Amino acid sequence: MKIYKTSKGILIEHGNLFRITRREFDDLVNRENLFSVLEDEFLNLENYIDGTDILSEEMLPPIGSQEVWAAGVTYFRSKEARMDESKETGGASFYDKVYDAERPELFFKSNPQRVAGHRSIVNIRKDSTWNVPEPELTLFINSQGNIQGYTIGNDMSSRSIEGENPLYLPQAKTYQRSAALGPCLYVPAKPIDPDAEIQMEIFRDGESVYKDSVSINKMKRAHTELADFLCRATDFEQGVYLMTGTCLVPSHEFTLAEGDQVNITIQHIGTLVNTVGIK
Ligand code: DO4
Ligand code: MG
Repeated sequence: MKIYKTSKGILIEHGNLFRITRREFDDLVNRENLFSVLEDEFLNLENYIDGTDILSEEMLPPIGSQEVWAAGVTYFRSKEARMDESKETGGASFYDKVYDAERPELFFKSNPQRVAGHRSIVNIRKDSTWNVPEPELTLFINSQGNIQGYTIGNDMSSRSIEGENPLYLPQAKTYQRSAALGPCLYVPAKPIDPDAEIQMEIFRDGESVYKDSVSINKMKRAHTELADFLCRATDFEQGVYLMTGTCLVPSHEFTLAEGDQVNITIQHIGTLVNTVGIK
């Protein structure tokens, strides 16, 4: 099942049929056995509506009052890229260590107000010279600490600021519209297929300038392991989103430019499309 937040209300999609609910997002999603709860909610709603029509209008990120957190260096490719960008400044060994450590790297990414949705703007920073999108499977974890759903996340990142000094991570990662989520919250009956593919394509002036894909089964850590660490000593009253790290890193010469379009597709969830702006 899928939940979309739109300017016309919250849409629930079940087997290509759509119904609209008047419930608040937090109240709808922060549940145990969310799949069954949604099925009941869907059956109790009255009319079917033309979902495709509403989805072609303004879409909001599928978020209520949840914070967005992120995991880092969960794939070998991310470890390599980070070690490379920080080798001049001596930060490289931190990435090597965290990849193998028991405790994962987890960091605060965004409050809900700063998150961009599908077909909206994500920013690069004016004071950064090297910028990339990071396409990440994103977990929805309820207030009990249990994974209930998934969305697509874009962890926009400044490689020049992070590479200068690992202590600059919050500035490389957290600023206005540095996180995108969408297009929907995907709630399957069972955990997402471990072979699901993440694909990212970047367009500049209509031409494809980057395209690659990877399967989420290449991740070093289990989703439940990341969720457990995140919820160990912190309460999330309405649940929380957790980006699970990137495996797709464009080559060294690549940096985003204003006007680029970033398309991220994750099998079973959909495609998140954003245009790059500058802040
Ligand atoms: O260590 C810095 C951030 C890592 C990250 O965002 C990722 O691996 O996706
Ligand atoms: Mg990331």
